[in-house]
Amino acid sequence: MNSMATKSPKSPSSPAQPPVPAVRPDNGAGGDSVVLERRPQKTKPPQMYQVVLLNDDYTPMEFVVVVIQEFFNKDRETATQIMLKIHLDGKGVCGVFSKDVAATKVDQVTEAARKNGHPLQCVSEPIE
Ligand code: TYC
Repeated sequence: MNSMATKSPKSPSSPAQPPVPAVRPDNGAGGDSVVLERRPQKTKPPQMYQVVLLNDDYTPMEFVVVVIQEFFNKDRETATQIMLKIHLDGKGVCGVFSKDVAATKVDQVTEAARKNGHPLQCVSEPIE
């Protein structure tokens, strides 16, 4: 049985509901007036995810700086600041993305670290 066919479609990206025409009583100024009332917006913005790098004792600082530059599109100065923050605080945010993009960043960083023999850890976390 195909359960998909019986489910009502869920469309978070559907357009906003059109305004509702509301007929107002005669205001005495001659002629009816029609006011378009706005319906409250139903769609919520998508949940966003921050991608976080974790500190460890073995991954070289230079490797972390290059990872932040390459995968998070930061210039060298910004990447160095983020790396030092991670080194000092234990973790640091490298960027905020949709769920799929965040998961891809985690996979890319984890694979680059593994290929180079470093234990660097990268995770994503929902924000707000
Ligand atoms: N603590 C590491 C060192 O001293 C550097 C480092 C920084 C490692 C950030 C991981 O996410 C990290 N070599």
